Amino acid sequence: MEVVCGSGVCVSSLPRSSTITRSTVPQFRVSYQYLTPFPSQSHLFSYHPPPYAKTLRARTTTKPAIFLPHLVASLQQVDQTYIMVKPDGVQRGLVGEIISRFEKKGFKLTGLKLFQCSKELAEEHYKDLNQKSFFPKLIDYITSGPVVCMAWEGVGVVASARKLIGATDPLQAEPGTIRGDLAVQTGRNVIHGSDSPENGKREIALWFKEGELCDWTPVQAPWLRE
Ligand code: IDP
Ligand code: MG
Repeated sequence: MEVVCGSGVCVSSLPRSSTITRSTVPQFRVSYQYLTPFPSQSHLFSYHPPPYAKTLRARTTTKPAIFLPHLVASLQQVDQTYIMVKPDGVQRGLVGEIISRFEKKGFKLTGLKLFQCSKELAEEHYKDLNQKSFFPKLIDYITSGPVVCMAWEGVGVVASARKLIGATDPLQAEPGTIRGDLAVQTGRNVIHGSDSPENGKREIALWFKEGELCDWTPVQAPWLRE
C-alpha cells in the first residue's frame, strides 16, 4: 500500500518492522486510520483528524482529505441494479460463472429468471441507443435467445457492478472483469448492467413484474458490513 506523506516518504518504503514516529517521518501527516474503509459517508467529503492529531496540530498544518471519486461506492445509499446475461452468455454456459461473481462480491440477489424477451421490450430497454447504426443488430442479438434477468441490491451496487462487468468493448475490458475474461467483441459482450441508480430502478421495473422480486435478509449480512 502506498501512502503519500507530506515529506514525500511512503510508508510502503519503510522496513516492515519500522515504528512510525514523528522522528522517523518528520512531516508525516497521513495515518493508516485515514486509509481504512470509511465508516460513514461524511468521511468522503470532510476531514476528521484522529484524537492524537491534537498533539501534532501545533507543529503541522492539516489538509482537508481529498475527495476520491472511485470511493463513491462507499456511500451508504442502498441501490438496485439490473444485470442481464445476454443470449450469448446463456448459450455459452456462463450463467453460473456470472451469478457467482456477484454473489462472491457480497451483493444481494433480489430477482432472477430465464426469459425470452420480445422485440418491443428490447427496444424499450435500449431506447437511448435507437439512433445508433448498430441498434437493429443489437435488438436482433438481445432477442436471439433466452436471457437471464437479475436484480441485485447493495450499497454502491450500480457502480461496483459496472466495474465487475468491465468496458463495453471486451478487448478493452481489464482482465478480471466479466467482459475482460469471457468475451472478445462488443456485439457479443455477454452481460448488461445498469449505468445509474435511476436506470437500475427503471430497468428492474421494465423486466420484472410485481411479485417477482424477493425482499430478504441474507444470513451473511453482518459478515459483510459492520
Ligand atoms: P454498456 O452495455 O457497456 O452499457 P452501451 O453503450 O450502453 O454499453 O451499449 C449497449 C450495448 O450495445 C452494448 O453492451 C453492446 O452489446 C451494444 N453495442 C454498443 N456499441 C456497439 C457497437 O459499436 N457495435 C455493436 N454493438 C454495440
Ligand atoms: Mg449501457
